[in-house]
Amino acid sequence: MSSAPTCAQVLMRLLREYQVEKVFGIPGVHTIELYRGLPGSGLIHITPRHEQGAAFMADGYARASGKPGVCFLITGPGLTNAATAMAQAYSDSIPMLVISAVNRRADLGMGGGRLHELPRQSDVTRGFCVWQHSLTDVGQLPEALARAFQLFSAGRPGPVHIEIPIDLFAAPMRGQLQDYRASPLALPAAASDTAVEKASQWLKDAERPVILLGGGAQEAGEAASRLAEKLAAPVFLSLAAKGVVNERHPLCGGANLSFDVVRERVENADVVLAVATELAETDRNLVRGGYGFKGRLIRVDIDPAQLAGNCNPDLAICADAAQVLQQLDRALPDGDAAAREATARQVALLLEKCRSEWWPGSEARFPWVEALRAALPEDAILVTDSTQLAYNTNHALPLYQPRSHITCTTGYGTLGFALPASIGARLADSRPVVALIGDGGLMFTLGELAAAVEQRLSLPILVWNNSGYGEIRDFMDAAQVAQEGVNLRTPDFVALAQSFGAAGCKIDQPQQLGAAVAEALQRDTPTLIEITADF
Ligand SMILES: Cc1ncc(C[n+]2csc(CCOP(=O)(O)OP(=O)(O)O)c2C)c(N)n1
Ligand SMILES: [Mg+2]
Repeated sequence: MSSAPTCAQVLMRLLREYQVEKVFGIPGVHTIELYRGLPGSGLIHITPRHEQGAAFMADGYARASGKPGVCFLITGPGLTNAATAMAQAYSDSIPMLVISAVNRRADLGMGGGRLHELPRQSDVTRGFCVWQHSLTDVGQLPEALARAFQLFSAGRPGPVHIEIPIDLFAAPMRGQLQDYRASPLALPAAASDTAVEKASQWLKDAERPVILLGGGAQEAGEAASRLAEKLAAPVFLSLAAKGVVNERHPLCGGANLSFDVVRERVENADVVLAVATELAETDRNLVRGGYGFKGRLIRVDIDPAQLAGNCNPDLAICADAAQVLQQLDRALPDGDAAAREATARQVALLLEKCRSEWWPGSEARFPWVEALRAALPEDAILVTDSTQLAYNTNHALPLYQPRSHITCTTGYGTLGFALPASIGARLADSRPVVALIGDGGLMFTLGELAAAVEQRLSLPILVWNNSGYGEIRDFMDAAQVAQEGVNLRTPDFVALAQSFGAAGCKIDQPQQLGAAVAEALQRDTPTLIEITADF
């Protein structure tokens, strides 16, 4: 008997070498040989109830941990079921490795009516992957994985799809299993001295500088706070960066770029330092249009193409966000305390004005936002779906730590994200996780409640129940379009949760939320907390 390891065994071995701990997947006849390598590999397999759930879980796992989420999927329907969640991860630059099967090499592209056959499967994922590779020989596997992990560690992250023909899973590979080791990964790139010198000079000379942080700045929060203090500059966060700088920091203006008063402050700055942000319009809650910067714009991004996206900069620095902010911090002298205090007063005033800019009708939700903030443990991760209460928490609920805000409410905006993403986040981290989702969004991925029960996850799931697609209903009313397709018959959510083996309760007053969340966090099973929202 040959001791040659199989492709599947080498795959598992290398994933462990790259520090992968958990994989999210649903097996099928095509992946039986992949699963032969799994027990004893050290990988923990999590089984969702739909492949969209697998990829959303991988996404939530990646956002909470900073490490790539990994999926194992079958050919054809397994992969296309995950496509929407992969596209959400692509839109938000989340590292995700999708390993899927594909039909035998001899059958590829033939359309022969084979099981699960998608004749040009790789074409489907290319539109939402940062890299896609179809293995044609087992010898390519180590390099394909090395390329994927290099991209995750040193490039702009996103999904990578590697498809493995089913005749290769059990194929022998050279040498011994222990010969297969991870490639050394690139360290994040720093900026050139010239770029740092120029940027620090502009910032030093600025009278009204502003710092903007985007989702790529997750590791840059501390350096950004120090820089803000030195420059007496306010820091504003995109929704993807919420929590990166502690929203208690007196110079932090939160994730409030939707509001005109904040926009004006940013656009009238004499120097804007925009770090790892797309400067995209979706942070503006459907208000079309980008920024009209009046001063100089310095952009920092790991992706050279993004440096020119939406707004052309006056200075473009292609490097890692945390590296550059640390370099600028070292280059700049200590600031003036009086200037810092003056900016802090301006920030407090801006935050006050944001509240008065809220669109009519949403005031009724504020007591719920406040109750939720009080109910969340200091280090909690809040995972939100596209539900009306989340549009308020986006701005009005302060968060205090990086990687504590996981949301699909901007960008690709996929309903059904929050339940599986919260499961992934909970599996990634020992921090408490709370999910917030509408009655409509919940039904998209409800089956994943079974996976959460199976994993014995302590997970409060707040369901904002307004018996319909409330946001769209409001848009129809505003546009004087007769309501159609927006009023839903909802199930008895509490009974439904209990039938899954989860706990359930119903509340209709904000004062009840704190106790409900606290009790849920004590349980070793999820708790569906239905909120009756008749407004
Ligand atoms: C996959 C997908 N389909 C449709 C939409 C359009 N959409 C955005 S919000 C929304 C309503 C969501 O209803 P619910 O989850 O109950 O939240 P509510 O607005 O009622 O608070 C819909 C249908 C979407 N964002 N994603
Ligand atoms: Mg609803």
